[in-house]
Amino acid sequence: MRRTILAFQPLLDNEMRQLDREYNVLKLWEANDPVSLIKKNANDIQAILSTYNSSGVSDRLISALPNLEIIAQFGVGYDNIDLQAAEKHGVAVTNTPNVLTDDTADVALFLMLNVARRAVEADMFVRVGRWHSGSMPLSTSISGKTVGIVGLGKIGRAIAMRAQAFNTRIIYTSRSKKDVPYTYYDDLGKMAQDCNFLILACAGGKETKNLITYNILKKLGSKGYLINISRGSVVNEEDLLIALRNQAIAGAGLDVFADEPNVPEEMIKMDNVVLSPHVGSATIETRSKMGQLVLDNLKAYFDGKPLLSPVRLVS
Ligand code: 8YV
Repeated sequence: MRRTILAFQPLLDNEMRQLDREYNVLKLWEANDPVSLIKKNANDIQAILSTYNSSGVSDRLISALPNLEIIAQFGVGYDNIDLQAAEKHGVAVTNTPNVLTDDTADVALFLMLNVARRAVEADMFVRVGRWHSGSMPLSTSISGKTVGIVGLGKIGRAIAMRAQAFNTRIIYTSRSKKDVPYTYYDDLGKMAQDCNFLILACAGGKETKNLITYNILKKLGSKGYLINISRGSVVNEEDLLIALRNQAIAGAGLDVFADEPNVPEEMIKMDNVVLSPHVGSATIETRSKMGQLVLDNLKAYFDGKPLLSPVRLVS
């Protein structure tokens, strides 16, 4: 008999077909009444396929599924999962690191280039015919600037590599100093002061919640740009709005927000921001690899083999 998996979101077609072949998939996104779907099948559910942009995997949900064994997250970040509860109930957790590193780093660079070189505005300038009546306002050089990266994990390093190719100097802050040729700061405020582009590439969750306050943005300064491809929770969005409104910073390139898909109305109207809808991993190639890694982790787990990308639980 096929095992039952509760899936929050569909995978791409090819991976979804595999999932459907191998499991009895409870498709939460198709359910008229998701709560009763879960209640009705609570005893059968052995696995959850979770994603960041859907409802979280809470202690309450984990506790309601007595035979749950594994949570396979479609994504590298897992701040939507209550890891403590997973550990308490002996539930394994996996994620999809590595396969999305390059695409996510690319988005950091495209936001940086877009906001500094006013690319969105330039496109509109041509489309609406304003070129006929004059030139666009000047933009800001990337070359020769300093890029400060918050979080030098795999994605942070991939961003550093790319940014270096644009002839920038890289500085970083991280939980610990790494063996890299970039200057390490143990003080985020000092780093913000010393960089032109502050790029957030750290994990979300309690540890980094509201790390970026008005005070930090003020240190980044009126010529500095904030780029966020990590989690909206890392930035105090109210503070960011004030900083953008007052031009305490020059601008921001944002792929993630505090309450997705809701973006503050005021931010949408600002011309010193470039916005994208959480697309770090959103390419056909990467989403397919993420789906395959989810499938491979589930298979490894149920075959009694080592997990390919386990998430280390709390203790
Ligand atoms: C999402 C992400 O998982 O990997 C992450 O942590 O935030 C993204 O890749 C993706 O948008 C699916 O929800």
